Amino acid sequence: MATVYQVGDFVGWTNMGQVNYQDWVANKNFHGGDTPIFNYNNQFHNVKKVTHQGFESCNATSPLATYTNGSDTVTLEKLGCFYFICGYPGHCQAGQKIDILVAPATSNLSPTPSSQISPISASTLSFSNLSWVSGVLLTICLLGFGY
Ligand SMILES: [Cu+2]
Repeated sequence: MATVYQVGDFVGWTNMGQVNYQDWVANKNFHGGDTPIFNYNNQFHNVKKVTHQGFESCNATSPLATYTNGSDTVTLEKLGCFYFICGYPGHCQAGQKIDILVAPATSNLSPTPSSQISPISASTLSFSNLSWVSGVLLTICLLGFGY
């Protein structure tokens, strides 16, 4: 069920401007257990998991976690927001930063047995629930109550 995503697709994790990570993440749907992989040259980059404040200010001095292998798999084990930046000077400011929203999987939101409800109603129900929950989580993301 879990999906592996290479951050930035074939370009990977870079400050060279080929990837807008906000755009990249915007059309992904991350769920709990999904694993983004950061691939990069570790002579020039790293990955710092930071708070929302660290993300907004590009401050990597007190990261929640640091990854330096050059091919780092990060597990998104909880719902909510996760913030990653490159800790090298100027890289975050140049756009090497990404915030990942982890939303509930659709299957977790349809406890009603499908035999008691028509398929169309069931999918409409879980879709509206998912939208609602994702909307709340996205607001939490934007307000910075993530991890
Ligand atoms: Cu960098």
